[in-house]
Amino acid sequence: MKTAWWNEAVVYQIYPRSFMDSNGDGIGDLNGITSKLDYLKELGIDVIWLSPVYQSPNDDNGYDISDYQAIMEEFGTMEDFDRMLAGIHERGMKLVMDLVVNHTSDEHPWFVESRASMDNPYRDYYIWREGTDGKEPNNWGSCFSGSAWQYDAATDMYYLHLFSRRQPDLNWENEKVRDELFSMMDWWCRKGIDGFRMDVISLISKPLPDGSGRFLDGRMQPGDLYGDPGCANGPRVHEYLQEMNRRVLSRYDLMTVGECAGVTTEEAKRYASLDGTELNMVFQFEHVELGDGELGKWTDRRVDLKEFKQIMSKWQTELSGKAWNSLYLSNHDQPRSVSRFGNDSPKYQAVSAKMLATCLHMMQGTPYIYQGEELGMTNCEFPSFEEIRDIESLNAVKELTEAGKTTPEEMLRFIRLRGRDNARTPMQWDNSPQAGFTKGEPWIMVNPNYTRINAAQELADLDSVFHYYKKLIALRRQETVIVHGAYQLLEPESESLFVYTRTYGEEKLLVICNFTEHEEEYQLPEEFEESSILIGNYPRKNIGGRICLKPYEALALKRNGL
Ligand code: TEU
Ligand code: CA
Repeated sequence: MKTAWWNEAVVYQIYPRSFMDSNGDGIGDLNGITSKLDYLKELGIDVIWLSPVYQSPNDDNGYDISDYQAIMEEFGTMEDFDRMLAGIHERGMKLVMDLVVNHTSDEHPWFVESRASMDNPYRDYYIWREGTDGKEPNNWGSCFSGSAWQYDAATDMYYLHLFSRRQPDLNWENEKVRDELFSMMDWWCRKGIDGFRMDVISLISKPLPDGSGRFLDGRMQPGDLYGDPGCANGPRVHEYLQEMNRRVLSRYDLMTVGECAGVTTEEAKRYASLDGTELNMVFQFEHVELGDGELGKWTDRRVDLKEFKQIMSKWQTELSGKAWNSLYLSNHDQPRSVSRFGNDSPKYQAVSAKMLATCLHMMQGTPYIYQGEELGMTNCEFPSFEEIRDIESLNAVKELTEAGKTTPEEMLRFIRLRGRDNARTPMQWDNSPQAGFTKGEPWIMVNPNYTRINAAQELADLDSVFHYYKKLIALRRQETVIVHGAYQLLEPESESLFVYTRTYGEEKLLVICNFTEHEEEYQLPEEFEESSILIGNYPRKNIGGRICLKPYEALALKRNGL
C-alpha cells in the first residue's frame, strides 16, 4: 500500500481559547500555544489541528467567522500566527487549520451585504426563502434549538441557519461562493499550512429544491415543532468536494479530514476514498451518539460496550482497503472520554484513561488526541448554569425546560455528563492557581481537580497518563502493523472485554481491554502463548495461558516470530 505522511501521523487538537493564556486576559491565545510547542514535541505528536482562530464575534467560540483572513483579536495577530507556524515547522510538526465554510458569522461582510436588499450582489451568497403562511419556510430545526430559519424584516424573508441564528448558511449552489472560498483556502495554503479539518462539511449541499414543504423526521416526537434538517450527504456534496480537490487540495501536500455528521460507512468510502479525489478521512459520529435518546444527547445513559465494539469494528473492517479512518474518542464538542467511556473516579481515572487510549491507538487509522486527554482530564462538576458558556447547552436548557421535557436540575446533570463545556475548561498545566492556564480570571471555570491532574505532575511521573500516551505514539512509529495491519474483532459477545487482533504479513498483535472495574478472566488464543508485551497499563512481566485482567487493564501483545 502507498503510504502518505498522514497515514502514520498522530494528531493533537488544540482548542485555543482554553489551551494557554499568555497575557493574563483569561483567554487562551496564539502566543500561549507557541510557548507550549516543546510540550507537544515531548509528547511526540506529528500534527496540530487548531480549532478556529479567525476573526469572530464568538457566538459559537470562533465557529462563526466574520473574516477568514484575519486573526481574532483576542488570540493575537497575524505575526503571532506566523511565528507559531514557524515554531511548529521548526520542530518537525505540521499544522492543520479548521475550515468553517458551511456558514459564516452574521457579521461577515458578505452577510451584511446579503441581508441589505433583494438585489444586492451578495444576496445569493446565503439561503433565502419566502415564508409559508406567515411562518418559517419549512420545519427544519437548528442544531442549537429552535427553527433553522430566521425571519429578516429588511426584505421580509427568512435565511437558513443550521446552527445559531448568528451562523447563516452559505449557498454552495452559487459558483461565486465556491470561488471565494477556494481562493481563501488557497491563500492559507500558500502561507504554508499543512491541511484542513472541515467543519460539518457533510452539510454543505442542502436538499432544498423549492424551499417549501414540511419535512418529516423519524426522530420527531409528537408535539415537536422542528425536525432534524436531514442535510447530511446532500445531492451535490461530492461534486463540491471534488471541485475543491481539483482546484485547491490536489495542488498542495495536505492532510484533510471532513467532519461528517450523519455519515455512514458507505458514504465515507466516497468522501475518503483512497483514489484521493475528495478528502483523506472523515470524522464519523456513530460511536459518540451511542445511547442518545428522546432528548438527543441529553441523557445519562452509559454506552453499551457490545454496541461500541460493533460500531468501531464496522468502521475498521468496512473501510479497510477502501478508505482511511480517523480515530477519536473526544474533541471540543464531546464530554471527556475518560468520564464517558472509562471511569473518572480518583481510583480508576488514570488506569481507565490509559486503557481507552490503548484501545483506540492500536486500531487502524489516524488517531486524534484532544487537549488534556493525554493527562486523563475529566468532565467538570459545573456548580450551576452560571458557569456554563456553551450556546448549545444554554439554548437546550431554555428550549427543553420551557417545553416541559426536563427540569433544570436534570438538565444540569445532563450537561455535566454530556455538555460541550466539559471539554472546554482550561488545560491543566500545573497546580498553581487557575491550573497555570492564566494569571487572570479565566473565561470559563477551571476544573477543581487540577491539583491532582496536571501536566507538570505527569511529566515528572513516568507512570502517568502522559507518559503512557507518549509511549503509544512512539510505538506507532516503530510497528508497521499498528499502521497497516488488518483488524479483526474477537469475543464479540463479551460485555466486559474489547479484544481484537491486527495482522500484517507475519506480524500479529492482540489487544485486550477490560472495560470494567472488575477482574476478568481471559484465555489467550494459542498463537499468542508465545508473545511479548508491547504495552500495558499494569506492571506485568510474563504472559501466557489463562490470564486474569485487573480492572480497566489493557494489554497489547505481539506474537513472537514464527
Ligand atoms: O460541530 C458540528 C456538529 O455536528 C455539532 O453540532 C455536534 O453535533 C454537537 O456539537 C455535539 O453536541 C461543528 C463544530 O465542531 C462545533 O464546535 C460547532 O459549534 C458547529 O460545527 C458549528 O460550526
Ligand atoms: Ca490571552
